[in-house]
Amino acid sequence: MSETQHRKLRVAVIGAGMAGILAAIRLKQGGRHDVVVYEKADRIGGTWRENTYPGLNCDVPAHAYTYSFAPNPDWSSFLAPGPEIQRYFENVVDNFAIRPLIRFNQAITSCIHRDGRWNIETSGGLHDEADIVIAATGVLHHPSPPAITGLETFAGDRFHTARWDHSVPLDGKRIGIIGNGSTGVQIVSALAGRAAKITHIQRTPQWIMPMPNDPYTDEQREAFRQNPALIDQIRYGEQYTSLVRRFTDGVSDPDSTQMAEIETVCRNNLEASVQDPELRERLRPNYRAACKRLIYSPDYYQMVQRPDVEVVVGRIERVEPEGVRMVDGSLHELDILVLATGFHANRFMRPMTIQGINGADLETFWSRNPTAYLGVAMPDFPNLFLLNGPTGPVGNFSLIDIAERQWAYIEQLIAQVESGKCRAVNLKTEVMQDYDQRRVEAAKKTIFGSGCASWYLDANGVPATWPWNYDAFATQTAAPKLEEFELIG
Ligand code: NA7
Repeated sequence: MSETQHRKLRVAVIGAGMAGILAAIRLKQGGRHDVVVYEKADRIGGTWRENTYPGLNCDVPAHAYTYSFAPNPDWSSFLAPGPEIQRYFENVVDNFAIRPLIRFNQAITSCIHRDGRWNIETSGGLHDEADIVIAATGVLHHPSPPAITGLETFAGDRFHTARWDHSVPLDGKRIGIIGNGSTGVQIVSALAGRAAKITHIQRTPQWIMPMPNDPYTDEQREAFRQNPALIDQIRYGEQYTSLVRRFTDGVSDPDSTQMAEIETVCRNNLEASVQDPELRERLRPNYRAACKRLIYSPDYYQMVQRPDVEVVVGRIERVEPEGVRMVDGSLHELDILVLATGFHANRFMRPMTIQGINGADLETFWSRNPTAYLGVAMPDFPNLFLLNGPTGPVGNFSLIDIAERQWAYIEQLIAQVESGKCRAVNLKTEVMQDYDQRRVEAAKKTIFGSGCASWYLDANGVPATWPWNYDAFATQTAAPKLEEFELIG
């Protein structure tokens, strides 16, 4: 559609992280000029702004964790470090000139649908009215501190990984890390050798997928610059795409050969990497690989075999001024206590009052569990779309790719409104219900539902994620089925 054909719509994007930046750029490229992005913080970047812990990197290959329209020949290594990803997003925002669209320090407090438009209030006292709202608020942004007795009595420094206190010196300190998700594992690898001692406290051992992380040489980067097809080979080539396919085929069918393959690689990694049989058994999980989000690490098993790293597996009794007391009575004395205990993964854009039509209220709609059709749309919230919303694919592959697919789907719905065919598109309730029913049934059968606790599970213990494979997601988001939406005139 040409620019002049557009019915002029005001679009409000919530969040200037990876997905919000994507939406803003695409809206601008589509000739839409009435676009505003509300950002709660004073900088863009989302998770890459919030997380600054030592060792932070993305466990998806850098060239795949890149917008399709903004390839980056300069990535320093196969897996990009967090600060470099933050710089990438800053550069993209400037290169595509969307910074002027962003209102910083404006958390949205409410979005209420009134007289055909979304009435928006911000913490900074702004009021806005938009035809379309894009909630690009991210998934893991509310830190989850652990409920451990005595946490506040700890005499040393203590912080959650997403609130890293960079004023605290680390070298030569006794550092305890509670939690061994991707975050805890990356921190142990980064601090081993710097700290006097690392104590890695884990309630549940994790499977580790080996993942080499070689730096790119100057020659390789120059080659990427000269020949972007080399970047495409990494991003779209058979090696990576078949890996993603095999992984999602495996996740959706725990009895598949693909899943057996993943398990074999993880088991061999443990057997071959950890020499001491007692430590090896301590590190051995008692559930299936990929049940929790798989940890990718080039060197975690090597690091925990250092004499200055101790792995403590068990339950914590309490935190005392000196350190962490385990249920077995042992006390691990520490100078610094790092809480790598993850996030409330079910919050999404909450806390935010969102009220649609027909009395719909988001808190009520999500009271059983957060859901959105294809992670994108919800009934009775017309013209409100989510990027990386609940039930979308999360896993060990690129969320940028997922968001781009979702955006292409959303843009086709926006086009319906712009064309003048209707004022709003509203997902039909029965479509949502049917999707949810099928999704929940399928989710219970995925590897995520095979008997472990993780942030993938909802309050009912059902995996909250996309339960089918990658191709199913690509196919279903390729084009909206208009009959699934009520076109409100
Ligand atoms: P995760 O993957 O949610 O990991 C949290 C870790 O914290 C996990 O090992 C938990 O053990 C542990 N935890 C949580 N509460 C406690 C208490 N009370 N006592 C002991 N241990 C506890 O968070 P991450 O930040 O590592 O990763 C989040 C995602 O960010 C990651 O998956 C990537 O997508 C990026 P548990 O396994 O529950 O026994």
